[in-house]
Amino acid sequence: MRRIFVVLLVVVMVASIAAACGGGDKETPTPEAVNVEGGLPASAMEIASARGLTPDDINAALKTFVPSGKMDEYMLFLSGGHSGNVIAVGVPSMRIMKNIAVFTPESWQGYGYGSKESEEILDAGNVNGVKIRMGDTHHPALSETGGDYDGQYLFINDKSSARVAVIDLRDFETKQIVKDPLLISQHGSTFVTPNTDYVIQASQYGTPLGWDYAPISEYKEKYRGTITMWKFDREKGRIIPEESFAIEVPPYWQDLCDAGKLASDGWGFCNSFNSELATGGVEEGNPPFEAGVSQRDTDYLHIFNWKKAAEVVAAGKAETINGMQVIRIPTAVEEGVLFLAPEPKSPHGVDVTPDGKYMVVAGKLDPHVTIYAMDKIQKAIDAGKWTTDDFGIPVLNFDDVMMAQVELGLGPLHTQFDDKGNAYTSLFLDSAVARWKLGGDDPAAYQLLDKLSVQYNIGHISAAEGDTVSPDGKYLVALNKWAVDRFPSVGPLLPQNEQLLDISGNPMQVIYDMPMGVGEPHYAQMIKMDKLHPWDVYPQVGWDPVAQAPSEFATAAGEEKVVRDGNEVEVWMTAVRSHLTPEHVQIKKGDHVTWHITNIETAKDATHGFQLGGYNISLSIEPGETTTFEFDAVNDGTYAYYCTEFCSALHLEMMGYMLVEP
Ligand code: CUK
Ligand code: CUA
Repeated sequence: MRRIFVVLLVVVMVASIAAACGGGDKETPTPEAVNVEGGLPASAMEIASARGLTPDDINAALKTFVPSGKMDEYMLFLSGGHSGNVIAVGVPSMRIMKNIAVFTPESWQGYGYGSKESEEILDAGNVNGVKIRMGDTHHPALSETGGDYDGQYLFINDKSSARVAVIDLRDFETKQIVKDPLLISQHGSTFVTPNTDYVIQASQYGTPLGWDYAPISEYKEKYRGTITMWKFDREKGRIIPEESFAIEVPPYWQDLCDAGKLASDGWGFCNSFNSELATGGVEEGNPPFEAGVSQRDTDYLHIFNWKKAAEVVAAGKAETINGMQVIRIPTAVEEGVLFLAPEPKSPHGVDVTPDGKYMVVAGKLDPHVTIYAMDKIQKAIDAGKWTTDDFGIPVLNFDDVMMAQVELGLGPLHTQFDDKGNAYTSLFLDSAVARWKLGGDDPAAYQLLDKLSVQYNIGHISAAEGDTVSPDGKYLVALNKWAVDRFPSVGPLLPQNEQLLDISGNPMQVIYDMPMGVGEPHYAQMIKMDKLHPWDVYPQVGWDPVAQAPSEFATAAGEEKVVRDGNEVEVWMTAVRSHLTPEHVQIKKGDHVTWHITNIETAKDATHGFQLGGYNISLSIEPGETTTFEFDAVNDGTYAYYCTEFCSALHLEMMGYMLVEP
């Protein structure tokens, strides 16, 4: 037995190495790296045998191990769910590269702990004066050019407080948060149009628009959803709220959207799951929400023409609500901006195929995915063939726009694509990934190919560039919730489990399990590493990373100072290995202090951190960066401030005293 196993191991390992290192790839293995002629070293066999590894395990290990100093092939941007952040992960190693602070304060990056720049970004997301310092990130979206990731920006939404953030991938930092002026919360975001002209943000739970109150008995009259098109200015790297607009939609609980591309460029699609207009209230004898929203056999796929909508807004036909331009439902209908199509029972997720010709809606409560065809939709619209819903919106005939349905299994949620004409759909209830064939215009050609079990409760999936016009295939990450039985116990709150799948061959194989010990990742996007070109250091010393321009508060060596004007104290400090200048900052209780620090280093590994205990100040000052914090000296005392990054052998000496005189 043992002998057969070992022989099998050798065969598998040799085959794997040959596949990993040969395979026609441009990389030519060095002879010493791959010397398979005489088989693998006996020590490798011993390790495999001692650890009880199966041939599949060995395959998986060989496919995912990235030796020290070697780089990963892809970067995965995972939403951090209710941790309110984004996590950058290398693929195939699944090593965490960075936790990017977005909606929640993060002390290492000095985000939301005193730095004026980050506090201003976070404060832009406040709601009517209430400071919002939590978040629930769901769908990251990389900026695109021609429907392909371009590696410049990353967008991410916050479900709970309806915000969208812009992350600049030159430094992997959040630059902007915009708050939706119409909704308190939302879900269907972020999705970019093929050239990142707009970032789509659809609502979810219907509410009165403009953060207003209305009794729930007036749900049908006063509650609404929206599809907001945030205008993005690539040059400025900012969303421009004044040039953004929204399309009013019925309170059908819009769920997820996708932008059309190529054949469907100019269009957008959102699924929904409460065409019942259920309003809950089980305590008053009404059906509970989960039953109320699931009564009808169909809900509505929202089909909207955002290019036409932008023209409607430009023609002055929008109304302004709480500062946002809104195309009301009657205008949207009259102008041919908004259409509906029936979709089976409370679906989840709509995903446009790489060629832009088809839209895949996953059934959730229905075991099928339903595929709609853009040219059928266009024909039905041109023919004016529709009925209307209660809000007067055209409802296209299901049979006129549907191309095919494929039965995949229980709980289909989200779909991605590969480079071989296949689609992949997560099956939440089956805890599996289904691979199926796209059939183009031949309904009979759509078919389920195979399924692979994952552990467990899969939500989204993310294939390599799997939602672009040119997916890569190769890898797919299953974003599983609640890692039951997968890892040593860390108490009752379970980590998530991100599983890496090799989808290049037959069958698909799970090749890595990665516990994620922060909030539940929802969606992720995976980009080829060579598309990312982040800076090593800021372009010049005295850089303002929010403006991405030289800072007016830059301080050069020798120009450090403390300036007093009445109760106002302004500190101009520099940081360089291994001192902070000045080393004494003498102030008085009651002063208002504005304190600038410039890291005057240009070396790539010379970040200095700064913490001022007792005043809740934590900063990270990357090489070249200038940052500012402000506080009221409410307490007297003697405070040591110091550098928090172990920057040199004299790092512990990189400190100073703030002396607050009573
Ligand atoms: S949702 Cu979480 S699994 Cu917000 Cu995209 Cu489907
Ligand atoms: Cu700078 Cu430690």
